[in-house]
This record gives sequence, C-alpha cells and structure tokens, in this order.
Amino acid sequence: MKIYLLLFVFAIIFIHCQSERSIKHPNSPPNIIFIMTDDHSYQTLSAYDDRFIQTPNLDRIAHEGAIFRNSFVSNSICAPSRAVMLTGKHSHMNGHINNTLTFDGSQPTFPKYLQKAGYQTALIGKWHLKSLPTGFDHFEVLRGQGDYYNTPFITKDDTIPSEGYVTDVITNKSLDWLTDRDTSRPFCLLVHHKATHRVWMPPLKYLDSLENHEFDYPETLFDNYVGREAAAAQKMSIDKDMDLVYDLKMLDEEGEIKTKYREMYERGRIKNLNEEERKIWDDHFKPIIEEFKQAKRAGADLVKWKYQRYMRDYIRCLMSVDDNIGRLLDYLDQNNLSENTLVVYTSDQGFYMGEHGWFDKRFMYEESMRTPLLMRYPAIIKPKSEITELVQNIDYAPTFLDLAGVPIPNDMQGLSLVPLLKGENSLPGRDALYYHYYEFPNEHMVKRHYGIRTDRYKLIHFYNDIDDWEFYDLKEDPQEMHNLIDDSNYENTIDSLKSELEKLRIHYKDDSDDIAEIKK
Ligand code: SGN
Ligand code: CA
Repeated sequence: MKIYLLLFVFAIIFIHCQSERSIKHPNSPPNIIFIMTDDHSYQTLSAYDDRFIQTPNLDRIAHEGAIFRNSFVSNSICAPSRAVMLTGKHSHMNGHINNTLTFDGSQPTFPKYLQKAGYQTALIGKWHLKSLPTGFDHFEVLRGQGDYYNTPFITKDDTIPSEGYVTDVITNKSLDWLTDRDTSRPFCLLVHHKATHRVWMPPLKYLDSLENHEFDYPETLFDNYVGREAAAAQKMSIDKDMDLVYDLKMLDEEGEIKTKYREMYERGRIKNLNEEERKIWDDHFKPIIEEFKQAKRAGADLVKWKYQRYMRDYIRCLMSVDDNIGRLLDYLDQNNLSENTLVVYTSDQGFYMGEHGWFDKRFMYEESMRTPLLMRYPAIIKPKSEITELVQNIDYAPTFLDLAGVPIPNDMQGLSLVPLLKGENSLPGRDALYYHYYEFPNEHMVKRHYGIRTDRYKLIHFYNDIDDWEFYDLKEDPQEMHNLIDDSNYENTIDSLKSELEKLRIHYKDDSDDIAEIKK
C-alpha cells in the first residue's frame, strides 16, 4: 500500500513539474505566427478603439496576451516597413528606403536566423519586396500588391492561380501549411494579408453590411493645414484625391461619371471577379450609383458622402480579416498549439480614417506612424497585459530571435521586447523613436522627412524640395493641428529635441546625403 502511495505522490509531483515547465519555462522554443495586415489602422481595432468596428478575434489576442499602446513604425510605407521587420534595421541600413526598390534578399533576416536554428519557416500572402523571398522553406506570395479576388500566387517554381477572396485564401493556405508541417520541429509562419489595402474591395458576403450605418466624422476631416506646409501639399485627400470610380466603385453603365481612374478600376481592379461574383457586385452598387447621380452632392456634403462610402468598404474588408484570424486561433486551440506559440498581430503601418481629411499613410503624424501590435504567448505573457513603452517595428526581429533562444546579432538596431512581455516596465536603451520617410516625389506627394518622437513631443524636419520644421506637444495637441516650432515657450524643449535627434541619427548611423545637403 505504502509503495502505491509513494508512487502516487511521485506522479503528482511529476505532473506538477511538467505543467510548470510547459507553462513557465517551456523547454522547446516557441512556434511563431506573425500575422500582418496591410494599412490596418489602430482606430479600427476595437481593443484600441471601438468607435467604428468590433474585432472580437483580434481583441482575443490582446485579452489573452498583450496590447502595445505605443507601437510605431520607422518609415510608414509598405515595402520599407516589411524590410525593417525582416532585418531589425532602419531603412537606410537595410537599403530598402521606398516602395520602388528591389529588396536585397542576400542580407541576413530573422527567418534566416530561425531557419539556421532549426525552425521551419513559411510565408503566405503579401510580400511586395520584388525579389523572391529568401529564408523561407515554403512561400506562396502575391504578385506585387495582389488582388482581392481570384489572385495568383508566386511559389518557388511557378505562379499558380487561386479561387476566392484573398483573405480567405491566405488563411486556407496557412492552415494547410500548418497541417502538413513537420511536427517534430518548431515553426515560424508569416501570414501576411492584402487587406485592408486600397481599393478596399470587400468580400461578397459583407457587401451589404453597414449599408445604412453612418460613421462618426473625425474632428479634423476639414483640416486647413495652417502652419503645416508639407501637410498642405499632399495628394491623399478624400476631397480631391479619392476617386469616385476607382476608390468608391461608382462605375455607371452610361459612363457619365468620368474620373481619372475609371479605366484602371474597370480593366484593373474588378477584372478578376468571375461572372457570378461580378453580378453580385454590380447588383449591390447599381442602386447606390443611381442614388449618387440623382443627389448631385457637392462641397462638404460630397466629402462626407465619400467618407461614409470609404469607411463602409474598409470596415467590410476588416470584418473578413477578423473572421479569418478567428479561424487561425481556433486551429491553434484545436491542435494544442496555443500554449507554445507566439501569436503576433500587426499592420505594416497605420492609416488615416479621414483624420486631416485623408486616406493613405506616409506622414510621421500619429495615425500613420502608429501601428497596431498585439502579442500572445501564454508561457510568458500574462493575459490582459498593457504595454505602454515606446516600441517600433525594428524591434520585432530581435524579439523573435530572443524568444527562440537565438543570439541577437550586434548589427540589428531594434531591441528585444521580451523584458516588456515578461512584465518589466522599461526598455533600457529606448528614450525616443527615430523616423525617416523617403518616397518623394511619388504618388500622394508626401515630402521627405525625418524626426524624433518622445513620449510627449514630436519634432519633424521636412526636407528635399522644402526645409520646414514642425514641433508638436502631443499632450496638449494630440491631433497635431498646431505646429509650435516658433513658439518661444517651447524654445528649450525644441533645442534639446534637435540635439536628441542628432544623437539618434548618429546612433542609428543615418547620414543620408539629402539631409546633409539641406543642412548646409
Ligand atoms: C499603391 C496605392 C497607393 C498606396 C501605395 C503604397 N495606389 O500605389 O494609394 O499609397 O500603393 O501602399 S493603388 O492605386 O495601387 O491602390 S503600400 O501599403 O503598398 O505601401
Ligand atoms: Ca501598407
């Protein structure tokens, strides 16, 4: 009897140690699922802001893990942001400063380091870096921006067609890869969605959703850009640059609504819909087009109408993103993978939902410099963790390597966020963020600029064809409407920020010629 009792006690101790180990000190490196959307604003993720949409599945990642309240990018544009995440280095160091370049895939990236450490690596979805992906055992990527419907995928050997709505297809492919993987090794899977990129083509099943819903207007929808020269010069306004046909789908049969991008929408964007899909699409938009033609809106009325249409399509795309993230999370639960998998959710940058009258991104202003960031990894992250330190997309690569037990290379410029995930509330070596945007002249005409953001202030220098400084006190002016660069009350603060900015440029080794030129 005694021996049975002893065995029972040992068994209890053994089970306890095992569960301790698998929860607190996992003895195998975690799997990583890195989900990224394109142009998803934190304003439309309900864990951040629930004015516009409920995103229960995304919120689940935040509730079961951590939400980063101050998460930013270093260059708010797609391909550069992706290059930063892959390399852990600012744009000037990895060379991919704008969307027009071809990524140098021979350089080290986190998937390559993980691969060397024994991880299986895969990438499904948007890539946008032009050269073929390197560092992945498996990839299926969209051509350039890809399309919303029936879009082809590039694989190692071929280009293959797909059927259906892109967010569903990317998720299906991701689940297939997870199912077929080698279960004896850890994995790192990048699920990179096309949604919610322009031109915001919703899935058919959500076409009618929210049709009668009126979204609240942002306070700055009719911004006049006083004191902000670069903001006044952009071409990304809902009023002037959002195309009625291309962006808002007002393609009338009679051809009376003539716009700059009518052809591009007709022969480009909706060309991929099959006959059946096209019928549902047209049936939905026809009455809206008729009403629009009858109403003859103009001025502020028209801007408001455009805003509502834009929001509806954008949110509908997002509803499908949220559903599909739910499918992925359910798969992890059903396959016993949730405990030992780091799930990361982010976007390649933020987006304007009508703030300052805009769509698109690029500027160092809050809506586009910020990006959503959620992480779940039950082994070390307590549920409902709120992380308020300043973090940036340069930090993802070192974080993944750190969690995988791979030494962080000295030339990576980001910091591991693991201490924050474990509940520490400071990130040594991080007092401020550095930002640098280069894509000018180009679509949307956002001028080149670089700057510094602390937890309270922001200083921006627009250069190249202008030389204009902007300074914001984010506590007093969170919407960045008042450029206080000439306000004598802030003279000392601005001076010290200028010198901090210089230090950051030296620290991150950014001595780009353009900046030097304008400073002479
Ligand atoms: C396309 C879009 C732009 C967008 C860029 C960059 N035009 O060129 O509106 O700013 O992508 O977006 S579109 O007519 O092709 O939709 S990014 O997210 O890829 O950087
Ligand atoms: Ca983007």
